[in-house]
Amino acid sequence: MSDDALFPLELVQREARDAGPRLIAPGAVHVPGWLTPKQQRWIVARFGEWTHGPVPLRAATLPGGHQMSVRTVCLGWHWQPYKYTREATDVNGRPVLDFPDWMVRLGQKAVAAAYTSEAGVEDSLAALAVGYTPDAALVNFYNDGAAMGMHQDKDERSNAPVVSLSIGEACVFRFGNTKTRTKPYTDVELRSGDLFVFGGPSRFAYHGIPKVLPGTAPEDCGLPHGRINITMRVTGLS
Ligand code: MD6
Ligand code: FE
Repeated sequence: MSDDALFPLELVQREARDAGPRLIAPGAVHVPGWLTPKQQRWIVARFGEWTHGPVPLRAATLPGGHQMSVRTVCLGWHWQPYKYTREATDVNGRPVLDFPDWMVRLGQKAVAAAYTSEAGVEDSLAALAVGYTPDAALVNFYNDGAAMGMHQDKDERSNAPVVSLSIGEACVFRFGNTKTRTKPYTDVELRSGDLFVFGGPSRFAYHGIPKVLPGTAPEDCGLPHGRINITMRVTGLS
């Protein structure tokens, strides 16, 4: 019997799901295997549409002139270092795609799934799932060698949680603290289908992606190479 037959992927995913939400820091919760393979494939198909929309995938250029290795397409609001705009003024000037209703609902479900007493999250944070209305998504694509340095997400005028979904190859997600970009931090492996929510006391924690693990995309996720990460945010802008 081959290893594949002995350890079918469904079983691995099911085990990941059964592990349930895990508290990484106060307000920061990792939910392994939250998206089913079917949901992942559907989102990968939407990603294909977004990248052929008005604004193509692009690697943002940082103020020092350095170009990011990750390429991004945005929904709702366009992010550029370090602000949100309605038009992609640093790409082609076109207005970005609308933030889809299904993603608002998915975002609410995500916060509710992560912020449970099972995860050790306080009731005051669990209440944040009610009425959670993200209005911007950064959809990042990582191919060979792409990484993201330690940063805070602080271009929003809201302290509502950020919801992060991962599809494709696994990565090391470094989750730090709110004071410095260095230690103490926790390295978490984010795999295809995983959810990570951070808000409350962790909302402005430094975090980054030191590496993607090539060749780790599960066959049934719909993305043979690379990694997609979607982060939903509440911009607090109008
Ligand atoms: C990534 N994510 O996972 C990069 N930011 O590829 C982020 O920078 C991020 O995952 C805020 C919240 C969740 C995240
Ligand atoms: Fe971030």
